[in-house]
Amino acid sequence: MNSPFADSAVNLALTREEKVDIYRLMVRTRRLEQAAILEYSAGQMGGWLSVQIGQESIAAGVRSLLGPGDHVIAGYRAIGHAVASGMSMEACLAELFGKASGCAKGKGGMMGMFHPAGRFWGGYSVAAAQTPLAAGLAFALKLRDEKGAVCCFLGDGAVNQGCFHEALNLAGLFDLPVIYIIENNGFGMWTSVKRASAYRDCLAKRAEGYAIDWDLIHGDDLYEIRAKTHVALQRVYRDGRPTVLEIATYRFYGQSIADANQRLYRTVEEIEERKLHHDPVVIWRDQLISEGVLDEELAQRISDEAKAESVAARAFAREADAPRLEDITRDVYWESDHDTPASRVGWHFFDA
Ligand SMILES: Cc1ncc(C[n+]2csc(CCOP(=O)(O)OP(=O)(O)O)c2C)c(N)n1
Repeated sequence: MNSPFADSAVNLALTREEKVDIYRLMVRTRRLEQAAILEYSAGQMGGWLSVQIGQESIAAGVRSLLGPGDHVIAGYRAIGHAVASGMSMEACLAELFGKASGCAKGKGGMMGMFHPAGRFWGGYSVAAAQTPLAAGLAFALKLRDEKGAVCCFLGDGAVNQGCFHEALNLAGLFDLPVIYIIENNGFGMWTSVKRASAYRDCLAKRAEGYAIDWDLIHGDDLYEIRAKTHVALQRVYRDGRPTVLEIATYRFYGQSIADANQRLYRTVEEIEERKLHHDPVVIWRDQLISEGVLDEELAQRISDEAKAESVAARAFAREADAPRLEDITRDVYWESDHDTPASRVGWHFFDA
């Protein structure tokens, strides 16, 4: 790919090792999600499994720019963001298996991705629920006068939820240090974005209604993701202003792995074309090979290591202990864990 953004300062500053690290992260995410699909199909997991395969450039590209003061929060399609935040494959797969050693002690499954050590504040199952939480995180940064940005990922289907617009209003009004990143993969649950959203040209343009800057990005081009997210990050750090970014991408699988309709609301030809010509892992590999940063041997080694890591994580998750029955009400509400009067009567939020 001949990226017009390869020569932007933030990309020229990338070292060879950093470029390879981005590739390694994408390959590890791909391997982990492929392992999860195998286990899900073998009946090892309950509930839902939704993967980011086809969208890996986004989590990897954005994370490569973030510093120790920056934070990430996402929707339910969050495995890539979890791995990018430094979550181990073991903790991730064990969570998907519902095991006690999972990142949320087996109580959240796919919708319980959470890694505070990597400042990843969760993947949320309710569409757009993460967007006001992101505004709250950003408000906290502002109140504490801490330098940092909150990157909030959401899907194209989530943009029509009312709370997203409330969050945008507050972000625009209060100058919140937040970047909303719409991963526009073309589809909500089973409906194309064109049939679900009243819009002209794009989704991000709605930001204008809240006096927020916005931009569009091609998800195939990792250099473009980095260059334009960098501009948004500078806007946060320098001006304390939010941004909405919309990244065009595609999910190779259905809304979830159990989505039997995914070849009804889109054609097999469309899916195949995307896999063949728009696979972000292959595009970045070819880019690095053309730059002489990567060769076939190193690419193979990275792939083999990621596969071995995922195989070990599968064994770990299979053999891990299930949560104990007596822990079922723990870690649900702070009150329950601390035996408060509210927990004893069962009213957590309201007076009688
Ligand atoms: C408030 C709410 N309504 C409905 C659902 C059911 N639901 C689960 S995923 C989904 C589609 C989300 O689409 P999008 O935001 O584009 O994310 P993507 O699947 O493309 O990653 C819907 C409607 C939900 N989780 N939350």
